[in-house]
Amino acid sequence: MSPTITAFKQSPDRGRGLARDMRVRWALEEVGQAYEVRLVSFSEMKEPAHRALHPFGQIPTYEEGDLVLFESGSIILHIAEHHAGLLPADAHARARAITWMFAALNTVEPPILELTNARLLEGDKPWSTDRLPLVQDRVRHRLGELSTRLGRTDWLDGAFSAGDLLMVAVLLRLRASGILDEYPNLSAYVARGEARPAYKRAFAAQLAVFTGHPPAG
Ligand code: GTB
Repeated sequence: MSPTITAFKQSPDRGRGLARDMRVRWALEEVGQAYEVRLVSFSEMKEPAHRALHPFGQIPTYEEGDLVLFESGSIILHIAEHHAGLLPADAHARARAITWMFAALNTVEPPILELTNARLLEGDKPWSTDRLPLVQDRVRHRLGELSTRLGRTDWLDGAFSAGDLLMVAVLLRLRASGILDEYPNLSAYVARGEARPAYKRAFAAQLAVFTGHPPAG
């Protein structure tokens, strides 16, 4: 039976692939697992039926038989553990790939989210112009470290893994800021992720929700 995920009925990013259903779709495409999507409105997300799946009233969720999951990282780890293609077989390499999943979510994503909030939610506050450079520099600090570690390699630790999938998904949210362009190896890393056929299929599927046109092919 195919799992069902939830996604925005009206994506605020107009199908740019920035909402977190995108990373789950990408993981499912990488492993070749077909899936269903249930679209939910902002008000439906806060209703008891959806909160039974997601205590915080958000997307994405993941339902597979009796199993219900929320949190994109946990969903992707579940997918990666039950299908080949997103985690290496070697125990140590697998543990390192999972470490990169946590690094993407716990170490790199928070300052990026802070920047998004500073721009979108706090941009009109009188203190915003003083604070924004501080928030931007925290992002640059993390990206500098990540850039140094990635160096000239294609992926973070050997072959593409769920760690790269999450890291690319997290970095993509920075593109509009221009900050990613300051780190050419990270820009190229993100572009490698976006060039993957599984990414393209996932992107087309989430865009189709916004445009109302089914993806070509
Ligand atoms: N930690 C959770 C996870 O990783 O799954 C976070 C889930 C989350 O933040 N979900 C957001 C949500 O449901 C959608 S992805 N928000 C509605 C709410 O909280 O009421 C965040 C998001 C939203 C919009 C854009 N955008 O328009 O660009 C990008 C990302």
